[in-house]
Amino acid sequence: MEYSAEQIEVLGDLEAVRKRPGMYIGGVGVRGLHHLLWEVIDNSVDEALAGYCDTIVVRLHPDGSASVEDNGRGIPTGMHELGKPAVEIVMTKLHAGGKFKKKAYRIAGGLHGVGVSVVNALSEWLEVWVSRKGRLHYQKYERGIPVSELKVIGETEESGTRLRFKPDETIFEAVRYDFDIISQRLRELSYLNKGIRFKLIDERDGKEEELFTEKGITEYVSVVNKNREPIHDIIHITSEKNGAIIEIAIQFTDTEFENVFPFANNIHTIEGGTHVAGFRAGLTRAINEYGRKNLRKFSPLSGMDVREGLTAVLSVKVPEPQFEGQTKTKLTNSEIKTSVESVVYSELLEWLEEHPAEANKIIDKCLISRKAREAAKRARELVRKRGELSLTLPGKLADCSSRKPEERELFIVEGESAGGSAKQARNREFQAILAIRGKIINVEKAGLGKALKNEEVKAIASAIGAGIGSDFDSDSVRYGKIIIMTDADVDGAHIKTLLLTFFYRYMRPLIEQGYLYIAQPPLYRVKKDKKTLYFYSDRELEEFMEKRDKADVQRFKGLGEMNPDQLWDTTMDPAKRILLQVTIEDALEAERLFSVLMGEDVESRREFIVKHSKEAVLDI
Ligand code: 0RA
Repeated sequence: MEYSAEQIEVLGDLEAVRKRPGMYIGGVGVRGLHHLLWEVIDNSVDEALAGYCDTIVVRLHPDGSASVEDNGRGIPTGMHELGKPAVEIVMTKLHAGGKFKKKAYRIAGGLHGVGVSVVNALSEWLEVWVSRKGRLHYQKYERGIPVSELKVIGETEESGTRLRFKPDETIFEAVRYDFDIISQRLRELSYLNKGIRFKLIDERDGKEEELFTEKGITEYVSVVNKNREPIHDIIHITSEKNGAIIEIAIQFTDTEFENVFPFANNIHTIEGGTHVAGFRAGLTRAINEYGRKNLRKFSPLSGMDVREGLTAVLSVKVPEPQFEGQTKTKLTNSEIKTSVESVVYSELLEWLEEHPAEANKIIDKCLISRKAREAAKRARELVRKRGELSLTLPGKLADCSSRKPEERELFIVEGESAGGSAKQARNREFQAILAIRGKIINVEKAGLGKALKNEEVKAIASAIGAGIGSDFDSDSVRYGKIIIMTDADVDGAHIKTLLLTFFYRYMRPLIEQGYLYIAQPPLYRVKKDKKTLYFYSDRELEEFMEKRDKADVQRFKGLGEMNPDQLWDTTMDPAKRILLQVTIEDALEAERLFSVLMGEDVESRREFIVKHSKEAVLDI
């Protein structure tokens, strides 16, 4: 068979993608696997945002494949100038997508906008059905190469696109799609793109879910504020400026925390960026302008004063998003800052002027925040009062003997029995154990006043010895590492989330400066030929067992089940253990997953936490 220049290029592209999948989809683990699906879903979301489709159905099939179906116009099937149907070009040419877009940009893309040809290249097989102009078309590919021509296989009265693909097992380490990860992403997409109906059908076990919101990001904000006390109705701003779509929902509450969730092209921009900078500037300017115009004796508020108690979702859609940063989640397009700032300034100022009663409440809240901040600062200047918390070490702390903070480690362990094992297992020279009981208070809901009355919070803060909240001083931290060690089960994961939220809210520098870690206890112990092996994930165990016929497998349910030697060997010994360093993003995401994306269903929430805690292990 002879190849045309065109075909040779396609084959070259395919080979490039299959050789370095990580360059296109970030990796070949759980994340990369789901990336394929995000890419396909993004295409349908774009069609919906263009106004041609309102329903997207995602199916997980028993054979390991996934499919995405939309009721849009259908990918064009006519002959392209290259002598092939347009749909085949879309499916096989790298970055061919753009050519067919009438609009200058694809909205959903951005981070995952690598094109569906990448999904095709990384699939054992991929099938596409296009319903268009009364006819149903079909084509199949294997590892990116067409195995049939595009054929008309029937008539239809509908229009739309359906894509089904099976990720290539020779490329991906993980090949099982996770219902909860997908449901969570669809929930997020439904908040960010109101009016699109997402259905998720798991044909492996019959589970189904529908994700749809009528009010979009406004609903997102009301979910975040579910247990807080808002001081006014949600403010909703939407505008189109210089080709960008800007949408913002804002609500102030009487809590002390700021909760701003920024998105760019449907991607959660954890690292912030120009849209966030514009938002902050516009917000501060609008409130100060309102204060200056309407209050006697008003001196301008700082951004911090303004943002206390703020809950907001900021969603921008820009033509050519540029992302930078460690996790590629920082938006850097400079023009968007000015656009967001001017929209927020003018729309918010107008809203404040139309709602004077609410406006006064918001200004009062800002003034109180400023007063509290100034009072705290004065107090700090008078005495570096960390007194009450650090004078006495808590009774349940088994401290270590080393005096060098940099080599000292604090293990925060859940439960008496695990605490007991850890105390026996540790090296008392440099490892301290603090056993906390039951669940630590949820500080997101309680606030500092109540949190400080909580015994567990007090014990943690005293042991660390560096104060709490605005008083926190990382120079005084008594340990070089603070390690959260919880059971590898649902409750353990829950406690981990609560602790992360606590540290994020009251000792953020601890995370920023890299003090905080999560211990990784093994999930399984296997005895084989008089050797003892430990496994930290289901996958590791499966891989090991595939090569062997029989072995004695023991599942660790809790830290308390291990004897001290085992605990030392697997989890605490600095020479062998695995520690995950906690980042600000981890802490933020833990909270967001918990409070927003998991929905109301407590059962599935429990299941999710179990799965998610395995994820952390898989992602190492
Ligand atoms: C380009 C042009 C047209 C539709 C699409 C792309 C399209 C792509 C995907 C991918 C998944 N679902 C999709 N739905 C539509 C239509 C051009 C026209 O009909 O004039």
